Order: sequence, then C-alpha cells, then structure tokens
Amino acid sequence: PRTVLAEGAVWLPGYALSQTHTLHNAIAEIHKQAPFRHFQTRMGRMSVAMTSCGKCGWVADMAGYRYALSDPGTGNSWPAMPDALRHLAVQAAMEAGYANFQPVSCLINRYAPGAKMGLHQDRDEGETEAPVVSVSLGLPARFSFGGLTRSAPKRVIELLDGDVVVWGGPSRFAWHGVSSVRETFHPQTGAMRYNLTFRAINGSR
Ligand code: MD5
Ligand code: FE
Repeated sequence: PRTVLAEGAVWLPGYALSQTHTLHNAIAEIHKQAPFRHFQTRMGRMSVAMTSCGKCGWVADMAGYRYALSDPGTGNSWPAMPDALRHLAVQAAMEAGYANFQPVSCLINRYAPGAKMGLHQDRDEGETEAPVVSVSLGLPARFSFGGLTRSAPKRVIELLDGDVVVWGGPSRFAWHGVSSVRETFHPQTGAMRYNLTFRAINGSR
C-alpha cells in the first residue's frame, strides 16, 4: 500500500517489515564502530541518541549543525553504508516515484520512551532535488508534519515498525517533528524506536 501524505511525500506502511532483522543487525554493527551519542547543542542535550553511516554523518555541537566526514566521538570515518540498507532506500525512493536516488549518508536516530524531536526543517544537506527516505523501526511514534512555514497547519500520523516515508518535492522542506514515543506493552526490556534517514548531501566537511 502507498499513501500520498502531501505533494511529494509518500508513506509506504510496512514496506521494510521483511528487512527488520537485517536493519537491526546493521544498526548493532554500526553502533560498535560509531556508538550512539546524545549531542549537546546550544539548545541543550538532545533526548534522541544518534549515529550515522555512509560517507558523512550529521553532527551537532555548540557551533551548530552540519554533516562531517568523521565521527567527532571517535575521530574515525563513519562506518560504510551497508548495501542492503542502500538498496532498501533506493527501492523505496523508486516506489515513491524518485528514480536515481543516490544516498550518501544515513542518520540513525534512537528514541527511548519519552524522547522527542522538536519541530524543524532538514536543511543541512545543501541539496534540494533529492528526497529523504525515512525508515521507522520498533516503538510507534507520533509524527507531525506541516508546511513550509513553522506555523502552517500540522498533520499527525503514527509511524509504526517497518514504515517507510519518502519526503521529496515540495515536502522535502516541510516543518516536522516527533512529539512523543510511547512505551507500548513489550515483554523484553530495552524497547526503543529507531529511525533511519537516507540522504544525498552536498558539501560535507
Ligand atoms: C524521525 N527524523 O522520525 C524523523 C524522520 C530527522 C528527522 O526528522 O531530521 O532526523 S525524517 C522525517 C522527514 C525528513 C525530511 C522532511 C520531512 C520529514 N518533512 O518534510 O516532513 O526521527
Ligand atoms: Fe528532520
């Protein structure tokens, strides 16, 4: 199934469900080389823990936000983007109508219950043509997205395990955020939400 959420934004519910084991294994391997961390910014400590793979990764500090060629936590280059992840993102982009998507970075967000991400636009990529492909895993999240101004009316959707959303065209720069990750019943400890975003980047440093 596919749902057009807004012009250029395509929701593919459950698209990654057959790959969740592969995705979790990849996240565990990436975490060994580039551990999740909570960036400290001028706004405070982020409640979402992050890491990246690919040629560059998203970083934040008191100077601001940007894509960097090495992990400031270790000084090493970021782990390579696993082929299975790249292929999933390219196929999902294709499914949504974006041919020739060439992701160079994958940002991995980890939300413990209670973590949230305030309203923002994704502008650090320096790239306007390519979509962002977002893959959700684990706990459900209440995701809000609006328009090109901060105050534009918002839609709220619940993103579930295995859901993919492709944000392109006029939706690429929509304001959005994650208002809460709720702890649903789970027998094992360590229940988390993960979100992977595949991105094309211009001008990483
Ligand atoms: C998340 N991550 O659930 C979201 C999914 C981020 C971030 O917001 O920046 O790491 S990505 C959702 C997204 C990406 C690009 C554009 C739009 C939404 N949009 O226009 O709504 O952790
Ligand atoms: Fe974002």
